[in-house]
Amino acid sequence: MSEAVEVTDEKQFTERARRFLEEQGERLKPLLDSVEKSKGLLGPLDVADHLQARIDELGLAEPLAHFREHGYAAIEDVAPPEEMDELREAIHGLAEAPAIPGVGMRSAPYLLGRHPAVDRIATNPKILAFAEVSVGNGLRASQFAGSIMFKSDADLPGVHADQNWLPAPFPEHNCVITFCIPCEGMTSAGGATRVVPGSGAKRRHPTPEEAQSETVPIEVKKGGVAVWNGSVWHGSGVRRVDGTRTVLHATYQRLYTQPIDDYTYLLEDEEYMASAPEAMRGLLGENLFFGTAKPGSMVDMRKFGEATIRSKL
Ligand SMILES: O=C(O)CCC(=O)C(=O)O
Ligand SMILES: [Fe+2]
Repeated sequence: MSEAVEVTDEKQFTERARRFLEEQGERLKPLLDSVEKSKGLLGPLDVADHLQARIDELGLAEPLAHFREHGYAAIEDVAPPEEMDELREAIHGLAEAPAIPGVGMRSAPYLLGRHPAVDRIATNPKILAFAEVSVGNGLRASQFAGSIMFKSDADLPGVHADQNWLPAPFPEHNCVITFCIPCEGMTSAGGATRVVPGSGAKRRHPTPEEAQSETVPIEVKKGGVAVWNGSVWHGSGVRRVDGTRTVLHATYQRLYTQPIDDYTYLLEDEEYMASAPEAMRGLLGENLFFGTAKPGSMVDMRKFGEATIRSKL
């Protein structure tokens, strides 16, 4: 009997991938089955079969429903307060420039792989499951940057869509998702991120006039995060009270798009990889086929097969 005959009708969508994956088949079986279930046609913001139970267990159904309708959400109880304190310390320790008088902000760029507290929240199960619904399986780490906001009497800045290097109309399958992780929580007066309700549905950048649109704050208690998709117009708030707003801006991208930060050097660092959270491998693109062809050999077909599966989930 030929291999093709052994493949049942339901397996037709993944037949080629199953062949490329060979011994990797077991590791990826839940994903292969999940693609079969959706017949390779999982719609934008649909939850893939392999992910549904995790979404329910993690209590993400409610924020996900809000995100579906509005393109942004607040997710509560993502990490315990001690983890937020540690993250805050990490960002303050790694912030590069001293506060510039009048600017009201310090930044800590390029943070992945440089502090366990950053890596822990970057691979937080709630954040990863939520991100997967929006930007798909096989998602990549894109940009991890810290910011420290101080009290200011400046005007509110304008709004933008984070998919800034994508042409409009933006794809229906979202490509960029940003989690704003405020270590102290964030209130409107404390400088919470602000969004333009309804803007995400336009799937385009704001015009210069629209960049001054009315906004509403996403308020989040300590331990929670704010999240928005790459189409939602948003901007930073301004802090009107004493103290600081310390935020990790954690951005993830769909498998086929070019991440902002390049963290692939971490994959070469054996000592780092030996103790890095397991989910870091996927975020760094360890099993992606891009760039694997060499003189005399085509791209790595096992990795290619894996991408054909992950990209449909
Ligand atoms: O600082 C903020 O509240 C939002 C900044 C922003 O635009 C982003 O993280 O994408
Ligand atoms: Fe942004």
